Amino acid sequence: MHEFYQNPPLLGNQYDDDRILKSYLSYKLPLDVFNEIHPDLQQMGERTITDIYQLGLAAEAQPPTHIPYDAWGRRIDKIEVSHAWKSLDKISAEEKMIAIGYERKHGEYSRIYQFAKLYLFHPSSAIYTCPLAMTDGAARTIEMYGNEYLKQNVLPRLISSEPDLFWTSGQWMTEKTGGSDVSGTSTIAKPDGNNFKLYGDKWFTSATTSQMAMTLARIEGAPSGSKGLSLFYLATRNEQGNLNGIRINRLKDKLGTKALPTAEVTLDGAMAMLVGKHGDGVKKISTLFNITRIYNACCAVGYMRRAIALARDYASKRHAFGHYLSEHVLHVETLSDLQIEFEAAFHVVFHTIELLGKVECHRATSSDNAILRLLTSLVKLYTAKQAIVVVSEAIEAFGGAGYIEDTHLPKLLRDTQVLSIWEGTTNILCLDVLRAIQKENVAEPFIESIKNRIDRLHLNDLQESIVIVRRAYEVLKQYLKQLELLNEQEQQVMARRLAYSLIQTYIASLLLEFAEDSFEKHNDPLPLITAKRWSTKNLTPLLNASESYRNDSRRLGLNI
Ligand code: MFK
Repeated sequence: MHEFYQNPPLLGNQYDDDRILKSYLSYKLPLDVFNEIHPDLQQMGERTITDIYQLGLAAEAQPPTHIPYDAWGRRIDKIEVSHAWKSLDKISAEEKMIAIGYERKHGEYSRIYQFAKLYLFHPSSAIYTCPLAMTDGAARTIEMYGNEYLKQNVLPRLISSEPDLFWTSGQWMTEKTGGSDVSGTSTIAKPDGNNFKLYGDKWFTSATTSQMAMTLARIEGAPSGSKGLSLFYLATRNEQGNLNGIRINRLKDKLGTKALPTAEVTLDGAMAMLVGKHGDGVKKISTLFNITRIYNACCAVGYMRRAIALARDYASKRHAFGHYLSEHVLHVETLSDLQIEFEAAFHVVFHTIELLGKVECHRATSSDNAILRLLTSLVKLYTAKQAIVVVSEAIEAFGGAGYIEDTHLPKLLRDTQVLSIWEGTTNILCLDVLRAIQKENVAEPFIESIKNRIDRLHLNDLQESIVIVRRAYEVLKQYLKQLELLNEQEQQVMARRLAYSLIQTYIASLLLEFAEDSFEKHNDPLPLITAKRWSTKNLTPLLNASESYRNDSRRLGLNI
């Protein structure tokens, strides 16, 4: 009897197959820019299913190891990484994964090009995108606030396309006393000539093999709290190649991101250079983490796309109950829900990237700046959660196979789970949204841009959705107006709902705008479907919950 073997899911060229990416690029980019970058993205789309894909798997199969001592008992603290991980570093330089964003050859569109490449690269890269994110953030911080030494000697390495020159950077913010609450940082900086020596423990340092790090410390005598913290640059090794007053205590045993070396380190007199002024460290490092937060969101979208691509291909190969999965209506309905989540996330993330490019190239209005400030936190918090839901559902589409390691599907879910945790958890980011609204006057330009966008639309087919989004805008406006009247607890308890309401409504306006353009220019009906379906969602969930509702939440949440 003929034995049955299930055909596995296969990936095609990840650029050629990506309707959403290609339609977005041709919507946003001038034709000459699109034509110029298209071949490069196409070759990245091919590499992510061939050599880069294989390197990602190999790096995952050989996680880093920590070698504290040499054979003769000398402390060496070596972190050994796989050949594949090193190759991913080399490829990142050669492919200009950072350089594109800083050469700015395509002006304000350079970031869109760079992040499109990142989005393709990420799901195959064993999260080499983590060091890249921090490197990009460090480059931007030095570009904005670095002294001449850093601009001349360090920045060119971070943005280099020469593998021998290219450096990556760590971002050492987390200590035992405070992951989210960075104000508890206890690392001390003691003046030493023009520089400082750092003493303290860093509890999570990702990409610890990087050649440099940006970190926070309290200069001796500085006040407690976050206003007493300063930002420092340090090279992880000195000119002799020895660790710069750094001890590696151990590698972290993490749920996912297995190829990425993440360590606990002790700084014991690490030479470091002040970046910015005494006491403005949190503010300065926010430039760095605002970049890594956008990376986080872009990578979330990359994972959603990968999971859906696999599930969709599998649906055409798996036969059950007399039909292919692609012929079972409920299965197809589930896939289409995932696709809507992905498209929504894609559009808001690339819109954020577009704003980042405008700001960096001095093409942004004050309103663009305000919207970028708010969207950076919103896209990070929202897309991370969406990605976990989408990837989880997508691996379920494989039944038991989705739970088996050598299909490489479980890894997708493990790695996606980190996106809502690092770079600020969901609730921390919701509180940041609240802070930005209260202190930085960003809410009005944000919601008015929603209104302006939908006011410009005229397609008959979209009228019903436009009415819904206009109603959501009114709910937001009303809530924001009464925000000042609420006490701190009342504001905080609703912060996640507020964040979700803001971003879901913003997304609705982007999808409607894109749908109208696609229909009018290309007679494409698919974006209309996505936009209309998205607007039937509850865009502003329970923003006006009553006092008794909040009391009930307290009883339920704490099991009183
Ligand atoms: C695949 C992608 C890979 C990504 C790479 C991941 C690698 C993993 C590395 C890490 O995980 S590093 C750890 C990441 N840790 C965090 O993200 C910390 C989370 N905590 C926060 O975000 C807190 O909100 C924060 C520490 C920023 C604020 O804490 P505080 O002590 O309450 O400070 P405060 O007084 O609120 O803010 C200080 C200043 O910074 C204020 O300005 P002013 O001095 O003018 O008042 C804030 O407005 C400003 N600020 C804070 N967040 C900002 C910001 N400015 C701009 N943008 C922001 N997001």
